[in-house]
Amino acid sequence: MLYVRRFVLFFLFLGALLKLQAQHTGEANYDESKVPAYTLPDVLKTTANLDVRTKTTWEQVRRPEIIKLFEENVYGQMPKAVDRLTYSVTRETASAMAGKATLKEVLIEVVHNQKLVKINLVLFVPTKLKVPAPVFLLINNRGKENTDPTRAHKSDFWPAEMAIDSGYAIAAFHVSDLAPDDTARYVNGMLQLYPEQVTATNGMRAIGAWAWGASRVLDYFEKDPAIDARKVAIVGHSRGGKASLWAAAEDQRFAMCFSNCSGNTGAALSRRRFGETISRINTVFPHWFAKNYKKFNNNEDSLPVDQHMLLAAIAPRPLYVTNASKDLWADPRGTYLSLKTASRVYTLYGIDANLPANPPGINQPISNASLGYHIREGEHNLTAYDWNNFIKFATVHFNK
Ligand code: GTR
Repeated sequence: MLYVRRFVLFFLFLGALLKLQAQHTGEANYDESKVPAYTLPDVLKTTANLDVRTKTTWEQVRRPEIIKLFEENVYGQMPKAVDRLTYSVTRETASAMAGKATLKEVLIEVVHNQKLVKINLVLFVPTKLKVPAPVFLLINNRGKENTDPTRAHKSDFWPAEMAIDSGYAIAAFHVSDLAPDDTARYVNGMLQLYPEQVTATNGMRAIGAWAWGASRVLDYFEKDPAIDARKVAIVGHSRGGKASLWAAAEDQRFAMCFSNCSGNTGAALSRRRFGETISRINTVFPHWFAKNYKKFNNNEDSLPVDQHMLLAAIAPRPLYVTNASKDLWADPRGTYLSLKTASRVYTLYGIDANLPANPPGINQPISNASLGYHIREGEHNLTAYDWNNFIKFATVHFNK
């Protein structure tokens, strides 16, 4: 009997040891059967345990509460005050893309606490449009050549010609203008304007800084008569897709949001611990999220939020998220379930997204409801296929 007990204890011990090791080596789980049982925080129950049954309660109580929880525990504060925002068009070409577009390169300068941050915006506007243009704004987390204003270099990461041909303006800024994507240098951007954020446990870091930058570009759009500032779609891929969600959740002026392969601390549910985990993301990218977020390393169940609540905070605005079939790191199933769970909040607005219980097949986009989704065949990337579906979705929902 004693032997049996020792035997069992030994295996329990071994199991715990292996689990610990997996956590430390960052070994990811890709086995659906090993997803632990979890309970998501109820998006429609306030922290005081009240049921949210109307959009008024959602807007006045639950939504602000959720934004605060994300600020406090995940992305950090979002400073609202700026002393001055000015902009200047540094180059304008009326005959870009063989006359199909006007190119504007805009320098947006934001001053606060006597410190300055410069955001360089590249913007193409369709010439044939006689009304202010709806616009796609990309948070560019890849090389600057992807948004080449001369169009000598063309890239599917930002297919400007495709947008122009479809009657949309398209714009981009680079994340490094706001916060260089580096564990040490991330402070050398907009955080110089808000140094208190760097030391605060609930202070913003790079992802927050990129989202903040998107809002400053939107401030500019509100002043550009060529742009319809009520039709700004924010777009991001991967780490940029985490930022596009946070930007849209925080700033309700964004009319639409696209989050491509955003994965952990983007659209995917953290509690599933499938693919990338909170502990791994905080270890490899300690400069992305608030210090407080590290409390949840290997401790997902104690988070007062999960990512479905971030998506829900975008309601009732149209939201489209994606995955790629070979990008298990970003947990496609967990992304879809997150969207499906967020749809409960859209129902408060009379929007029945009618999302099936299980994710659709590969290359079978869902785009007729306000919550759109596709899983594209292939790798972790932002491609012409993705953009093509973004444009279709925007056309349906901007014209409603
Ligand atoms: C990965 C990271 C992901 C995602 C990706 C990217 O290394 O683990 O969360 O952000 O980078 O941005 O391409």
